[in-house]
Amino acid sequence: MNFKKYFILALLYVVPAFTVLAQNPIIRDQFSADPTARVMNGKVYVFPSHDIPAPPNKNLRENWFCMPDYHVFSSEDLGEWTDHGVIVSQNKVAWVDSTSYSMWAPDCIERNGKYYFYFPANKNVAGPNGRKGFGIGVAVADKPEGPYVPEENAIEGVFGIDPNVLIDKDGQAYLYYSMGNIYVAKLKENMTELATKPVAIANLPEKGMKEGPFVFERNGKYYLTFPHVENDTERLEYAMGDSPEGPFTMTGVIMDESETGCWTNHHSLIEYNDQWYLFYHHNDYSPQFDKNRSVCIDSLFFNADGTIQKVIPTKRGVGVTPASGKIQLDRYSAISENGATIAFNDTTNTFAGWKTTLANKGAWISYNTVNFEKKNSGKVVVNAGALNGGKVELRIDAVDGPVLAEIDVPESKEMTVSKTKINKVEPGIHNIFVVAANDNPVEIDWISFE
Ligand code: FUB
Repeated sequence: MNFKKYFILALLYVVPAFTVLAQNPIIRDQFSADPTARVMNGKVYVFPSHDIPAPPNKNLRENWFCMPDYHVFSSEDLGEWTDHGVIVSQNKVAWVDSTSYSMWAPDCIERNGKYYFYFPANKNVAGPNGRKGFGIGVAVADKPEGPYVPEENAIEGVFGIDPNVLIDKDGQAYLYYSMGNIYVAKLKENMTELATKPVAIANLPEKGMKEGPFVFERNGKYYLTFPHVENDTERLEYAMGDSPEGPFTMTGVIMDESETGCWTNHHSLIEYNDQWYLFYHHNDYSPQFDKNRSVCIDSLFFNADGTIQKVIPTKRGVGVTPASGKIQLDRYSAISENGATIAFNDTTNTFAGWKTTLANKGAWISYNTVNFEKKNSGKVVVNAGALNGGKVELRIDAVDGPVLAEIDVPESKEMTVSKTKINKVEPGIHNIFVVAANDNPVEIDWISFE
């Protein structure tokens, strides 16, 4: 059997377990930020924070974060995410200032069948040092989706944000958090009290904001990953060490600064079904205001020496998309340099998603890893519009690959759904290319295969 055949068969074998439709952002009906992803009970849970546009008349700092509560989301395939609703809210935690909308980046970890959710927020009373500031609290549940019961008080001795917890191989739990520096302290077995005094981790960059630590262990190495402002905005960096408390050595950059200027980034890494993923955020649904962010996922790879390859953010996200699903071309894998652009469907409601415009002959867009389950010579369904009527070619596997269909887009101001017969497609994974066949601009929302 030649390699190509073997590869296609191998993909076919793997696909049923990974029927994934994960495009970025992954949460499409609300803002979500600071994602901590955890593998729990064979699924992936994401514990993000929740940005909202600031409600009026609340005396809130202008153009700042406004974060009232936390939801938890879960998925088996990283494509379909279930929102389990609000798990902790500023109105229901005794120590939190319920007018502060300051429920920043959280974490959650399982120990002995209990789920410990760590979250920062502004305190409603000053501590022994006279400071109100940020505390970090814990809420405990029997299941990842809750219900969570918040502890009466924030963790004593902690003044900071962005908690992260690592349970080491010997069972010792460590709390990391940031406040200028990144700090580490041992937690007691009960997970709600410090066992040691927090210590600032040494050898990290001194200039530029550091926050959002996320620590994990892989092959005996400890990775301290965190957003850091090396230049003007945050990028994701990491340091490596041989123990949870360091010493750590600065090693590299996981993700560069956002090209479109989202000031923050905040992340987590997991290994799930033998693949590593980076969860991070970007202000896709709110390009004008970068404090309304959205969670994204991309695949992450290690080098043989344990260092991390830089992740280039994509719109396509991860995994396999079923051909019968709605393929949002605007979440593309590649796009031609000329004539292809992406815009919101409705600028007054960005959650309505995006559309692709192909403005001239030869402009193209591609979307990879589409799974055709069985030999298919059915129809392609296209939601598209063209003021003067348009024509696109649907090609597979390359921009000049075999033509699956020539699609006439009816003359229409609005998007309309039309169906066109396609040539035979071999079952398996294919990359889809849509190429403008003439100079009449065409707008496409999605395509799907019957
Ligand atoms: O989401 C509020 C703050 O912005 C987080 O706590 C930081 O890590 C940054 O993402």
